[in-house]
Amino acid sequence: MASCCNSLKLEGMFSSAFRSSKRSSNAIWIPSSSSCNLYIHGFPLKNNSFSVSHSRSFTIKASSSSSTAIVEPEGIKITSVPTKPIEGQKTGTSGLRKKVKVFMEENYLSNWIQSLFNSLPPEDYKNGVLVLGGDGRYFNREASQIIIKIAAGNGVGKILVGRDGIMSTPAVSAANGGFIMSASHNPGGPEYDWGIKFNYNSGQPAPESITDKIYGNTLSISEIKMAEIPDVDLSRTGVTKYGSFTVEVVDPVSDYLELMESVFDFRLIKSLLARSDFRFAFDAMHAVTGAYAKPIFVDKLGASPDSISNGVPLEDFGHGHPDPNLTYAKDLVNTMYSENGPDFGAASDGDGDRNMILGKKFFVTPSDSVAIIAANAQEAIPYFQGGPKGLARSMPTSGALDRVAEKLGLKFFEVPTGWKFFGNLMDAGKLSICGEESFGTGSDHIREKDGIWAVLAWLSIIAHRNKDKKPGEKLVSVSDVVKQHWATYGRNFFSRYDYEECASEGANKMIDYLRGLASKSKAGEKYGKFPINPSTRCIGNCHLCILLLFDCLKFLIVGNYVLQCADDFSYTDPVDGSVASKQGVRFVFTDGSRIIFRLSGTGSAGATVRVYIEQFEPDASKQDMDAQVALKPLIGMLVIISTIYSFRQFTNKSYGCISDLALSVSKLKDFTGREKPTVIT
Ligand code: VG1
Ligand code: CO
Repeated sequence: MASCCNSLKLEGMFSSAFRSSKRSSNAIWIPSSSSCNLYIHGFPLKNNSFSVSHSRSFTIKASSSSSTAIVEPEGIKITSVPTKPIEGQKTGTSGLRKKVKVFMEENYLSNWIQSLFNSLPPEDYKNGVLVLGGDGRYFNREASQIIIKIAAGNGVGKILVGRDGIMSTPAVSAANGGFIMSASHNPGGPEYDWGIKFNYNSGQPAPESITDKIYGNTLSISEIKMAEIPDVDLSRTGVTKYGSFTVEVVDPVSDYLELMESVFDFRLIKSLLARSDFRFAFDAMHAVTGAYAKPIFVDKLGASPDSISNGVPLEDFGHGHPDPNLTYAKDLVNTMYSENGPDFGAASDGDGDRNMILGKKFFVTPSDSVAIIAANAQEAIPYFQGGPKGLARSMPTSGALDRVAEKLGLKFFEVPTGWKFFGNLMDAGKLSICGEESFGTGSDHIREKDGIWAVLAWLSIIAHRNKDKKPGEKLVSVSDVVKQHWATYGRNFFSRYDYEECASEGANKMIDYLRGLASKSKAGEKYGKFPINPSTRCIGNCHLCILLLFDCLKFLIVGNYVLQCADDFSYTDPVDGSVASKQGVRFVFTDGSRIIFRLSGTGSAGATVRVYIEQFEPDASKQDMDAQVALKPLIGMLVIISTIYSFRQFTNKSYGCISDLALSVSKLKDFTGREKPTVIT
């Protein structure tokens, strides 16, 4: 890894707005000179019924003996708080996520934050600048104060905090990294999730080499270094100094907005939004982009104020699940599919790094979205006027992007799931545009996926295609753009099935089983017949199997697929040589079809099994089909692959024919009450 020096230091994007303040005595508050209340004035981090007293749960407590003041450098007292290791603080795909109640347990958050400082070279943070953002969810206010005190206790020179603790993941990444208090697309509130992400080196999510170290340190931690400073008022912008330590509360939007203006042609987008024959809708899902939507889309680009829905960030996301997909952004989907609905719709997730793009009665899959942005970037987005350097996608994301890379003669990379794998390629100048099937799209303007960026990219493409259209002339729509793309490149039908909150043990066993199956498979093997092997023994106990068995009945007719390869995906980073293995079991067929199984690394309880299904269709006359219909044969086959071992588990009998299997299914359905995946995208 490249040297980490300066990685937490203030550089780049934010430097214009942040003044270096003069040294002053303890706890002096200096209002910011910029008009920071302009954008999210009155943003309510609600003090509602489920708020808890700051003093009750969130002060650091000594696990065994009482605290000792050890040093008093430059005016602040640092206390060493004894603590004990806590199990299970392992970072997942993107940050540490648990139920909020777990994070609220004694020293849970503090242990992890201290372990993080214990994992970094001191020169990376001593007297440096750290950014602290968050999505406004429940517990962020208390967590901000804990993080600030531990950062000060470890010698960080300055913390920049978004007002009210609000700053999106892309905005924190743009500021070269720091902490983001968010469980992203997971729901929030007292009964739900909390999480923390740490972005390092040039703003990218901390690599596994660091998160593994943090985890190691959580298992041996014995003290937390805590500055004895009062809680900082985060509700107004300005600077507060405690000895040599500074907290600056900043407007979370202005510098991010400036960055967006440098990437896109705002005049072009403005001209589209000004048209009476184009209607725009954005659903902020009561999450962090609520703070960004009005200043960017309404104030800057001229969209109508009522085009923004759920535009106020709330601690529990208004009882919603801030995951922009067809299931959880249902209101927007209904609006877009209604008669006389808007022409363009978009939504973003809890921390603002995901996006969903919709046209009138039309859903753009994220895998298509990144391919279409890449294909149109050079002509529609000034940032890419020299052409993108290279393209990349996560392994389960469909191959639509591969075809664009091939046609444009661009370098192409396939990386494991998780944005952290793109950063090195970007830093090395090999990658400009990338995406994940999980509603993540972005570019090397920052080191995170970026929800607002994706919306602006799509608006730019639509605006560019229509820039010469006179009033009254039919506009090129979102669906026109997508269908033209399919006609040129072919269509990769894609769907993902999520089975949330399965029992972990069974899910792990199922993946182990599939891994074994993949390793035994041989190229040229034919799939497509029901391959019941009566000697197969059940080894698992996973709800997925039950669900798949049920689904199996619906898809008995399977296609004829010839296996090209099957493996458990492993990735060697071409820049630093690091290896990430066991990243998902894939079955790839000779026609380009794929079935992939992996376990989610972002859940807070149990296991979520993700199944990805893809099939390529070059024939334009067949590209209009519904993805669920087009993928039926493959879905049937994945059911079969998954059930080879699993149907025995409840009966311990062999089944030689499908009717026997059917008999067992109804019992299984009775047992779980679940018939379908929790989410299909
Ligand atoms: C999921 C997605 C992955 C994404 C990650 C973080 O991970 O599949 O593509 O990078 O969430 O997104 P998993 O391990 O649950 O499949 V976010 O918006 O929650 O930071
Ligand atoms: Co997110």
